[in-house]
Amino acid sequence: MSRTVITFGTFDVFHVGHLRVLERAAALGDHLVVGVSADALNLRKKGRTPVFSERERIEIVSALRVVDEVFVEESLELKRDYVLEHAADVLVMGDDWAGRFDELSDVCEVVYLPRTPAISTTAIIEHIADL
Ligand code: C2G
Repeated sequence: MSRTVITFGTFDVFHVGHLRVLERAAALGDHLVVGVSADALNLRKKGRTPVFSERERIEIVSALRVVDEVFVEESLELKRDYVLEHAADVLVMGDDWAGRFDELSDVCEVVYLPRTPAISTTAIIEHIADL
């Protein structure tokens, strides 16, 4: 039987840490669905809009070989609905979110993958700003 994996993220200023988590998520199943966070969600939760717009971030993530389906994540609180809507068997998140979605383990397997060390969108933005 085919196994659907779902994951979420902003994927702003797309980097190799993003690529690796998506590759490792894809390897856990047959079909990878990615929720890309809305600009409005970022503004609400992080107090700033991403460098790349929602449309651009979706375009980049959709073009990846390991990604089968992309949708807009409108709210962090809708994880359960997204998991059920996409009939996901596994929810994958980086371990910066460890423990945060354990309550969904009644509807899917919940897996936290180790983050790629020493790379982040914030570090890239700061590096460029310092040039
Ligand atoms: N990531 C990683 N290694 C890094 C940086 C990021 O493995 N060095 C992973 C994160 O753990 C996450 C994914 O890449 O699983 C996307 O990261 P972000 O774009 O920072 O996503 P975030 O804003 O944390 O997601 O429901 C979650 C929201 O969509 C927010």
